[in-house]
Amino acid sequence: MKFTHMKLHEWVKKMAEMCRPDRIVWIDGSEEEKARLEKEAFATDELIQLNQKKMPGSVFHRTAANDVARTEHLTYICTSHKADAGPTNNWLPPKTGYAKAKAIFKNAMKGRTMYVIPFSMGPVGSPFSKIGVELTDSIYVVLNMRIMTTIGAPVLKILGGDGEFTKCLHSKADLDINRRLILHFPEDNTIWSVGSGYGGNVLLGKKCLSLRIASYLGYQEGWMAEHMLIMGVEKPNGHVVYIAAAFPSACGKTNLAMLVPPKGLAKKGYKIWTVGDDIAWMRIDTDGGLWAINPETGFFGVAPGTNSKTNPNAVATIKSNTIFTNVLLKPDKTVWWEGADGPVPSRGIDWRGRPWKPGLTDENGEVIKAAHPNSRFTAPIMQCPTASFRLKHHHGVPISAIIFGGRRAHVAPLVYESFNWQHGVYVGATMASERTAAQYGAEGEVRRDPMAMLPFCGYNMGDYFRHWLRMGKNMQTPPKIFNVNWFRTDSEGRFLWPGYGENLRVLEWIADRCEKTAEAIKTPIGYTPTPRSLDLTGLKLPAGNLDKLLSIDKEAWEKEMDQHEEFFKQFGKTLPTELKQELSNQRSRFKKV
Ligand code: OXD
Ligand code: MN
Repeated sequence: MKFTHMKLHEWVKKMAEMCRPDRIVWIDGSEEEKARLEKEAFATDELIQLNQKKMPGSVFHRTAANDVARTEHLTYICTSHKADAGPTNNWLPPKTGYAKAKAIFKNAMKGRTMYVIPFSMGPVGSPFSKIGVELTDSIYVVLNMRIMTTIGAPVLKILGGDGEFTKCLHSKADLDINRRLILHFPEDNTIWSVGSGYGGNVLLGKKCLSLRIASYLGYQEGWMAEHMLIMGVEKPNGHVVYIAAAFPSACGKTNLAMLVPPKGLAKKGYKIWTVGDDIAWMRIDTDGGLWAINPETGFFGVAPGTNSKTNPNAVATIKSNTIFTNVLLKPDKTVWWEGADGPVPSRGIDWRGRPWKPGLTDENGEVIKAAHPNSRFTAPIMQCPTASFRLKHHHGVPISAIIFGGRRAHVAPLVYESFNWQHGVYVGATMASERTAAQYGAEGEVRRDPMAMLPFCGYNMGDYFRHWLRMGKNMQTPPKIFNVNWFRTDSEGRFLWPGYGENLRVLEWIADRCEKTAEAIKTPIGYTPTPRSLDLTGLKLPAGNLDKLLSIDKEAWEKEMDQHEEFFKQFGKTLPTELKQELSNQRSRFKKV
C-alpha cells in the first residue's frame, strides 16, 4: 500500500497501537477480496453460506443475543458544551468519552485483523457526498459496508493526499453490553463504536455518519441530513414528482419507498421510482430548490412482515447477493421469518442458533419467534425493480414535497398540507407516534419524535429547528410540507384506511397539490383534500370512512396542542420563537371555528 494521505496513515497507525490487531488489511472493494473475506468468514462461522441455487450470492449471520438493535441509552454526543448536544441526547465531554472507550478498545483486536474501509456516502466525487474511513475487526461489517456504500480504491483516489474524512473506529471487543459505547465527536468529525456487532451500531456510515455527524455538518455548512425515504411519483403525463418522507420506525418507510401502484392507478399510468428508504441529504441547488441524494447504496431493511403482498419489490430485491441477519435458517439453507411468503416451515434453526419448530414456547409459555423481530436484510438498491435512474446523479433529485407522518389512532387526519414552510416546520417538530395495545407500551401513549430525528440528531434540537427555518428562508422554491397518517382507526379500533399500495391515492393528491391541480379545504391545521379530489376508484372504502379519515376533532386538537406546548418547554431558549408563534396561530385558528 502506497500512502499519500499522511494524516490518514498516521490515524490508522495510532488506532492500531491502541487496538493491537495482528494485521491491518486495506479494503480495495474488489470481487476477489469479497470472495476471500467470505471464505474466511465461512470457515469461522461468522457467516453461513446460503443455498446458492435458490439464493445466489446470499449469506447469513447471527448477532449475539444481547446485540440485536440500536442501543440508544449507550449512544452519546460528545461535545465540549452540554448545551450543544441539547436536551434530547445523551452527552459526555469528549475527554471522558475518549477515556471510557479507550479502556475498552485497548488490545481489543489482539488475534484479529483490522480492516481499513474507505467509503463514500453518496456518489463518488459528487459535491453532495462525504467520505469516511471505518476501521473494524468484523468481516460482517466490511461486507455490509460493501453493499450500503461505495468502498475501496475509487474512494481513496478521490480522497487524494489531504481530503477530509470522518474517522470511524469500530471493534466488536467482547460484545459485552456493559462494555458497549456508541460515541460521536462532531467537533472532531469522529465516531467510536465498541462492544457491538449490530448493524445500526456498527455500520458507521449509516446512522452515525449519515445522520448524527452529517446533521451537525449540515448545520455548519448549510444543508440537511434527514431520516427520510426519497421516492419519485411518475404521473401519467410523465412528470416525476420527487417526495422525501420522514416516519418514525415501524411506520412502513421501506414499503412506501417501493410502493406498487394499485390496479386503477397503474392503469392511469402511475409509476414509482425508489431513490432511498432511510436517509436523505438535501441541499439548495442553483435553481433555488431543494435537491436530495440518498447517501446509501443499499437497504438495511426489517425482514419480518416482508412478503409478496406487503412489499413485492423488496422480495425481488433480496433474491440474491443479500446478507440476512437473525432470521430462521431452514434445513435447505434458505431463510424464513414471521410474515414471509410460503408456508411456515416445520423446522429450522432460530435466530439464536437453537432448533426451532412452530409453536415452541419458552419457560414463560411465550411462543418463541423463529426470526428476531428486528432481523434484517442487507441488499443492493440497484437490485430493486423500481430503483431510480437518478440514483447515481451527482445532484440527486429535486424535492417537491416533504411528508411527515406517524402512527396516530385518532387526532391526525389521513393527510393535510401545511400553510407554508414555517408552519410545516412546526408540523414536523411536533410529530408523534402512538403505541397501541397490540404493540409495546400503554395504548395511546404518544412519543414525540420531531422529523423522526429524535435518536439521530447530532446536536441541540432547538438549533436543529432553527436550521430548518433558515433553510426555508434560503430557498426560492421550498418544497410543500404535508402530514400523513395511514393508521387512523374507528371507535372499534379498526383501521379506516387500507394502507400499502393504496397510499398512492394520497401521494397523487400531494403531487397534484405540488403542481397546483388539486382542490383543498382550508382547516385550522392546514389544507385537506376535498372528497372528490382524492381518486378512490376501484377502492372499496366502507361508507363514512373518508369523512372520518379527514375529520378534525377540535377537542382532541386542543389537547394535542397542550402537549406541543409541554414538549417545547424542554428546549428553553433554544426553541425558535417562530414555532411558539405557529402554535399560538393554530390555537387562534381553532378559536374561530
Ligand atoms: C432505524 C433503521 O432504526 O433504519 O431507523 O434501522
Ligand atoms: Mn431508519
